[in-house]
Amino acid sequence: MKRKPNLAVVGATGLVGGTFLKVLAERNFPYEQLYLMASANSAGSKIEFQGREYTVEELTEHSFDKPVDIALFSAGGGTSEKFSPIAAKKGAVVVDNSSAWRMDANVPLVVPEVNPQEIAKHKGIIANPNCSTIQAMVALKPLHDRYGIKRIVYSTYQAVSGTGLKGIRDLEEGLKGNDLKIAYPHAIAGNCLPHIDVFLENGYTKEEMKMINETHKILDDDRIAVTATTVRVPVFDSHSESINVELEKPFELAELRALLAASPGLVVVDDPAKNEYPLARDAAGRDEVFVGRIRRDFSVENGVNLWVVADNIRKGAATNAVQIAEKLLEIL
Ligand code: 3JN
Repeated sequence: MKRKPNLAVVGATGLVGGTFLKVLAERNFPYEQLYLMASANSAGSKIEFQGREYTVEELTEHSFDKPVDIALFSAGGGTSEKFSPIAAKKGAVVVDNSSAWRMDANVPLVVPEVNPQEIAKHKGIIANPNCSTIQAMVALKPLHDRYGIKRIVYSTYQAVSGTGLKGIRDLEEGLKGNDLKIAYPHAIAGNCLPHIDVFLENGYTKEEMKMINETHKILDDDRIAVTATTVRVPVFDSHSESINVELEKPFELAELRALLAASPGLVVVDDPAKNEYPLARDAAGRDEVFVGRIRRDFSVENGVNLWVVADNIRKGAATNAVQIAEKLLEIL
């Protein structure tokens, strides 16, 4: 794009919305006009950004009557379902962080390190995957390209920030002995809850099915067998994942490790002799995905285990969306 784009951040007062702004500033994302939008509840609040004070405006059917080139949405599925098509019709390209459009065949589902070629196929809406899926894809794509992935078993250990400010409050208060249970049906302090998002008829949670379905779409391969158990743990920031993978082809562990170390967006932290492996607190505030505990699964042919950690609000949401927007600038 020759001129600087006009940007809108929808859901600007939320946890991810605020991180959109932080990441845009850090990466010196160019813009001419910036519009901050939110629901009627938060409209009118002031946000200071890059030396200017912005008043958050209410998101309405007319919000996109003014020229907006790129709209970063993190305002929930219902809001996105209603307003993304309006924004797109008026000429904006929406990068949406909710699950509303992810499995729509007309909507690219993008992790820039993995399938950037999909961005150019957009029809006005691009979906940001679920946070747990994003970090897994950054680690698994190089393995799928080189060895072919036959089966994946995901087990996640997800931070309370994934539930937003309520989740953070539940853990903060719970650690003081006051179990609020405003975000979860049980106390989160001292517990691991095998329950993220709602339960479905097949016995899985929606979060688990998001991981399964989005993996197929992003790797563009429905033949991969995938199962998942997603767990909320008493950690503030960063999701951790145990990923067990069965590959099609045999591999040398040293070669596989070197392949991961050379992959974009991925950092290998794997020195058990020094007690070094990826940790949630180390990943917090970072944009990379960290992988360690890389070891052979001796129980199957061509099996490997990985421990994958990333900041769920940054790479799992805001950073990934801004990286998509950066690629959009190249083609707009
Ligand atoms: O719980 C987490 O760690 C991630 C939560 C993601 C989430 C929460 C509420 C609604 C999503 C998502 O991104 O899939 C949604 C949704 O848009 O469905």
